Amino acid sequence: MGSAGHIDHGKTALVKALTGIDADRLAEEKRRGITIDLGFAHMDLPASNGETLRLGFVDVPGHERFIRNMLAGVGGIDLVLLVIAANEGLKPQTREHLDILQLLGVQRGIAVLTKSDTVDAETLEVVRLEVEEFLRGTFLDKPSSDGPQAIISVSSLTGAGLNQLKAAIVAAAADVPPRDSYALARLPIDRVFTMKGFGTVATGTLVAGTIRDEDELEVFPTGQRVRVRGIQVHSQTAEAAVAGQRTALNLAGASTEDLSRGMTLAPPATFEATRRVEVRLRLLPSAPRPLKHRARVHFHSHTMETLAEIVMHPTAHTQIAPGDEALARLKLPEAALLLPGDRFIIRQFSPVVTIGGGVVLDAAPLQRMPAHEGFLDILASGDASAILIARIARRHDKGVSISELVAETGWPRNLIEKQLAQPENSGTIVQLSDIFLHSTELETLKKSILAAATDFHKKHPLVEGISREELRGQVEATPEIFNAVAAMLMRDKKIELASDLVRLPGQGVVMKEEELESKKTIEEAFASSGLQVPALREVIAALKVDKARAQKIVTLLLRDKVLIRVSDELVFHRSALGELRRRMAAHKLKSATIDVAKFKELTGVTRKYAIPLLEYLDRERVTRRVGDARQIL
Ligand SMILES: Nc1nc2c(ncn2[C@@H]2O[C@H](COP(=O)(O)OP(=O)(O)OP(=O)(O)O)[C@@H](O)[C@H]2O)c(=O)[nH]1
Ligand SMILES: [Mg+2]
Repeated sequence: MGSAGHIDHGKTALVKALTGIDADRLAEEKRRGITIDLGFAHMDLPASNGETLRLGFVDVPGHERFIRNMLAGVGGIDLVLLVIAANEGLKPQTREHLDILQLLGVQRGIAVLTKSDTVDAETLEVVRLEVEEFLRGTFLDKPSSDGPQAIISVSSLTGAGLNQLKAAIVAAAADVPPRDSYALARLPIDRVFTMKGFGTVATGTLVAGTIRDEDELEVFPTGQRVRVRGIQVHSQTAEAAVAGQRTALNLAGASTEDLSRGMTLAPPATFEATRRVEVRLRLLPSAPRPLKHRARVHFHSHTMETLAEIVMHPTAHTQIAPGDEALARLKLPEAALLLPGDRFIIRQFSPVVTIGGGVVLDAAPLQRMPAHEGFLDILASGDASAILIARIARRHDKGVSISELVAETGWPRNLIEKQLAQPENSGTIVQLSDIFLHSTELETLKKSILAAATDFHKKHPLVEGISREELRGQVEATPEIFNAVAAMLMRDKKIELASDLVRLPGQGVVMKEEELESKKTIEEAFASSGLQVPALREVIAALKVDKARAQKIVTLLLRDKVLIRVSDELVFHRSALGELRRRMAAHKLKSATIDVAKFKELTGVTRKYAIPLLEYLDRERVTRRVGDARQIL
C-alpha cells in the first residue's frame, strides 16, 4: 500500500495510527514535522478467509518539492490510501498525486478523509461531496450500492473510523491480483544503507519474480554482480521474497557507494539497459502546453529518474495536445533497465510539474527511427503470442533467439516457449536450432537460396556448384540459419550438397562433346608426362575449344583436384604428385634428409621444376626445410 495526498493532510499520522510505526525516520522530518523521503511500515490484518493479511506501507511526502521521492515510492504499490484532510479539502498535491496514480495504472485504493475530529458533521459532509465529485470517473470512484464505501472518514487522533478503514483495506486487498512471482525478478532499489554486522542493504518493492537467498544478481545499469546473503521481508528474515513484497536484501559484492535509488537488481546476464524506448504517452488535460517533438522532460519510472527527449513518430503527430495520447520514442541520456509494461511519469522540464505519463511498449527498438505504429499497436494489445510473433517478424531473416526474446519481454523462457507452441504448430513461425524465424522469411530465404544457385549454374556451366560460404554470403544469412535452411532444402530434394558445394539437382557440369574431349586431352597430357609436365599454355593452345572454355575446363580439373597447381606456372596431375610422395617415403628409408641435387637425381627434373616441387612438399608437410637441405617428415 502507499499513501498519497497533500502535505500535512495526515498521511504519516494515519500510517502510524494503523500500524503503530512512525514512518518518518529522518531527524529532519521529525524536526520539521513533514515527510521528506519515503517511509516504510507494515501491519497484519485478519483476512476474511481466516488467513493473515500482511500489508507493507510506503508512506510518501506530500510536499510538492519532494514529488520525486513520492514517485520513487508509488511505482510498486497495488493499493493506495488517498488522504484528504477534512479541514482543508482538495489541494494541489491531492490532484497531482491522483494524476500520478492514474498515469501509473494503480487500480485500487481508498479515499480517506482525515482529521475528522477537527470539523463538524456538516463540514465533513461538504468535503465528502467535494471529494466524491473529484473522484468521479477515476479508479477511486465510489462503487455501486452494495460495494464498500469508498470514502472513509477517520481521525488518527481519536481513532474514529479506523476499524471501518481496516475493513475496507481487507476488502480491497482481497481484490488485488497476485503479481507474477514466476516472471523474472526485478527489484528497483529505493534505499541503500549499511547495517552493523551485515554490511550493505538495499531495499525496494519487488515488482516481479522471486529473489532467493544466495541468488546472484546484476545491478542495472552498472552491470556489477552481487550476491544475496540475507533477505528480510517486512522486517522479518525470509528465505525468499516474492513479487509485491517490501524486500530488504543484504548484499555481498557491493558497497553503499556502488548502489543508489533508481538502480535495479535483476537476474545476471539476462537483460540489457537501454537508452531508447518506444512508449504510449498521455498528456494530462492540465498540462500547460502541448508536448513538441524533441521536447525535454523529466522521466520517472519505478524508483529511477532521469531526463528524456521526446521523439514523435513522423507519420503520426508533430505534437501531443493536453489530454491527448500518442505513440512516441523516448531517448534517455543514461541507460536504464526498462521493460514493456513499465509505467512512467513525465514532468515538465521547467517549471517542474507533472504533465503526463505512459507505458513502455518496447525497450529494445531496432531501428534508429521509431518503429512503425502497426508493430507498436500489437505490443500494446497485451496478446502475448501476437507480441512474440511480431517481435520475431521484425527481425526478418535474421530471426531472434529465445534469450533475446526473454531480454526483450522480461518473460521467462518457459512462458515464451508455451506461447510459441501454437504458432509453431500452425506453421506461422519456425524454430531453427535456437532461432525463431517467421515462416514468410523462411520462404523468402529458401527462394533466395534457390535463385542464387540457379544464377550460379547459369553463369558457371562448367562448375559443379557454388560453395556453401559463397552462397550464404549472397543470401546474407547467419551460419546457423543458413545451415538449417539448406538442410531443409536438401531434405526436400531442392538442392544437393557435394562436399562443400551446393548445386541444383540435375545441374552441375553439363559439357558438350568437344568440351569433354578437351577435358580428356588435358588430363591425359598431364597424366602421361609425370613430373616432366608441359606448359599449360601450350596444352590449351592445342585444343579444339576456345581459350575461355579451355580455361574453365582447367578450373574444373583444379577444383576436382585432378590437376594440382604447384606454382603459378606449374600444374601437375595428381597421379604424378602421388608417385612423388611415394618416392620421398622410399627415400626416407635410406636417408632422413634430401638436398636439391639429390632431389633432382631422384626425380629427374631440372632445377626449374625442383625448387617449386620442394616448396610444394614443404607446404604439404612432406618435407621441412633445414638450411640448404630438407628433412623428410
Ligand atoms: N487533530 C488531528 N490532527 C491530525 C490528524 N492526523 C494528522 N494530524 C496532524 O496533522 C499534522 C500533519 O500530519 P502528518 O501525518 O505529518 O501529515 P502528512 O500528510 O504525513 O504530511 P507530509 O508527509 O509532510 O506530506 C501533524 O501535526 C499531525 O499531528 C488527525 O486525524 N486529527
Ligand atoms: Mg508524512
